[in-house]
Amino acid sequence: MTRMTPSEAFVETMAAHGVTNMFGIMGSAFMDAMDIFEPAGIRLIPVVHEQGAAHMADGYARVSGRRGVCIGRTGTGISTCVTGIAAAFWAHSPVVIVTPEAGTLGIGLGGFQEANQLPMFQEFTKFQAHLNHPKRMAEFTARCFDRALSEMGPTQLNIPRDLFYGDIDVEIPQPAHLDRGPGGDRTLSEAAELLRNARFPVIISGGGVVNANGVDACKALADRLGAPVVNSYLHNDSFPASHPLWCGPLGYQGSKAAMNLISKADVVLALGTRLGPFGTLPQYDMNYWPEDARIIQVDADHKMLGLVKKISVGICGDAREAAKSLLQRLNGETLVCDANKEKRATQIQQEKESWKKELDEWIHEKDEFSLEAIASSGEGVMHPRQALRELEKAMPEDVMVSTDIGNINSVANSYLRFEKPRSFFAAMSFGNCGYAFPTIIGAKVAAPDRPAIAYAGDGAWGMSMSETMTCVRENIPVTAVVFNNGQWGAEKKNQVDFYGRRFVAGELENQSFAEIGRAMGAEGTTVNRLEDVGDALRKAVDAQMNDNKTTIVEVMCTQELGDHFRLDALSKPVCDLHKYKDYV
Ligand SMILES: Cc1ncc(C[n+]2csc(CCOP(=O)(O)OP(=O)(O)O)c2C)c(N)n1
Ligand SMILES: [Mg+2]
Repeated sequence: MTRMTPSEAFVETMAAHGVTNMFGIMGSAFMDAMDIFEPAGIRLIPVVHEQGAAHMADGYARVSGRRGVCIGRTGTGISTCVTGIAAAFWAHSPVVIVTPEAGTLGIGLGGFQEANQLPMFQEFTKFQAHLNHPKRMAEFTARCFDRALSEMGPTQLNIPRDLFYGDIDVEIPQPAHLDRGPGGDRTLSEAAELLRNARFPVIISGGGVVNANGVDACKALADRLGAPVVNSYLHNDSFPASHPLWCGPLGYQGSKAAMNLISKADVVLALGTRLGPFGTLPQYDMNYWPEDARIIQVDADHKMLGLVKKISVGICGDAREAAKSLLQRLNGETLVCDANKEKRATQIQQEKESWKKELDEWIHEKDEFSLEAIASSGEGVMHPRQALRELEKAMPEDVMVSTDIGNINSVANSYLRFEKPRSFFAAMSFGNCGYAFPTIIGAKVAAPDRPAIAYAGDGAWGMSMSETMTCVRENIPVTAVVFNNGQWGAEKKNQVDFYGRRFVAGELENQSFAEIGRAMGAEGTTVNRLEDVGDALRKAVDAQMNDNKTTIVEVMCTQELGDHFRLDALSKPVCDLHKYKDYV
C-alpha cells in the first residue's frame, strides 16, 4: 500500500492501464487530477466540442484495440458526450468515459451544473461505476478499464468532484487480461459436423473477427473449405479484398457478388457477427438471405446468439479461437464440399467479375428523380459514384477510412476495400451524422503513421467540421473528403420515394467548405472535375503524411440520389383531414 491522493490513484491507475492519450475539455471538477496528467505520461487532447471527444476516443479504440478515454466538464460537457458514447456502444468500442460530477455535499440541491450523470449513459454503457468513497478510486477506475475491454463497449466512471481530494492508502491494480476460448466443445462439434457435410458453405466475417485479431484464422478456415467470405455490413476490413475468396460486403449498397453467393449457401458460418437486422435487409430488390440454410453463429456475447436470425448452432466464443478450433476439427478429413471446390471457385470468380463490371458501368443513378437532377445540374459537379471510384483508385496503402451517415457515404460502401483489419470505421448501428471526422482524428492519434481519411456529406460535415481546429491546434493531420451535393440527400430520398417530392428542409445552401477549412487553418481544395479527384486526394494525403497538414477536399456533386436506405421502415403517407388531402 502506498499513501497518495485519490487524484494520484486515478491517474496512476490510468497509466497502469496504458493510457497515454485522452480526449476532452478541461474543467475545474477534475483539475486536481488533470494537473498531474503530463508527468504521468498522459496527453489530454483538447477538442472543440465534447461530442467530438467521445468519437475520437471511439476511433482511437477501434484502430488500436486499446481503450479510448474521454472526459469532460460536470453536467454540460458530459451530457454532450451521450451521442458519441452511443455510437461507440454500437461500434463495440472499448471506450472509458470519465464523468466528474457535482460534489457529494451539493448533490440534490440543484447547484451549479448538477445532473444525474448515470441514467443518461445507462443505455449505452456495458458498465457504470459511481465512486462512493475516495478510498475506492483505484479499484473503480481499474474496473472500468477492465470491463471496457472484456465487455467490448463503453464504460463510465462517475466521480463526484470532492472525492478527488484527501489521502488514501492504495495498491494500484494491474490490468486484467481475459483469456477467451473458442467456445463449448458440444457446439463446436455440432458446427464442425455441419461444415463437414456442407455443399456450399459461406462465411460471414464480422466485426468480432476484427476485434479478436482473427482475420488469419478466418482465412485459414475459408481456404480449407474453399468458402466464399462476405463481410458483414460496414465491416469491409474484416477480410482482405485481394484474397480470391473475398466477395465484399452484405447490406445496404453492398456487393451483389456477396449477396448472390450467400443466397446459394446451405451452411452459413457467421463468424463474429450479431447478424444485426440492418445488415441483412434485402438490397437491390434481392432477398438474398438463405432462409433454408443451416446457420452457425459465433459471438463472444452469448446474448447475440440467435437474437436476430434463426440459427442451428450458436457458439459463445472468441471468433479467432473458434475458427482455429473448427479448422482443427476438420483437419485431415475429406469434406463433402471438397468434391465441388473448383466449381465453386469458378462461381466465386464469375460473380465477382460480373459485379465489378456492373459497378464499372454504373456511373450514375438512373431513377427518374436522379436523371432530372443530373439534367438540371450546372457545370462543375460530378456523379457521386464516379467520384467514389476515383477516390478508391487513389487510396494510399495502409489507409484508414471513416465514413458518415448519408446517401453518398452509403453508396461508398460499394467502393471501399481493405487489405488489413482495423482500417474502416463507419458510423455503425447508431448511425449519427457527424461521426466520421472526429472518429478519424482519434484513429490518427492512435496510428500516426497511417494515412487517415474521413468521408462526410455536406450536412454531416457541418455538424463536425469545427474539429478541424483540433487537427490544426493539436497537430493531428488528417484528410476530409466532403461530398457537397447541397442537400440532406439521404432524407430527401424519402421525400422522393414516399412524399411526392414535397421537399421540406432538405436543401443546403453552403458556403465554400474549402474556404472555411482554410479559415480554420487547414488546407482546402474544391474539386469540380472528375479527372482531378484522384490527384486532389493524393496531394492531401501527401500533405498529411509529409507536411503534417490537414486538408479539406470538397467534391462537388450532382443531387442524384442512390437507392433508398430502408424500404422496410416507411410507408406511403395517409391524411384524413380535408386540409391535407393533397399530401398523400
Ligand atoms: C445526428 C443526426 N441527425 C440527423 C440524422 C438523419 N439523417 C440521416 S442521413 C441525413 C442526411 C445527410 O446529409 P449529408 O450529410 O449532406 O449527406 P448526403 O445524404 O447528402 O450524401 C440525415 C439528416 C442522423 N442520422 N443523425
Ligand atoms: Mg449532402
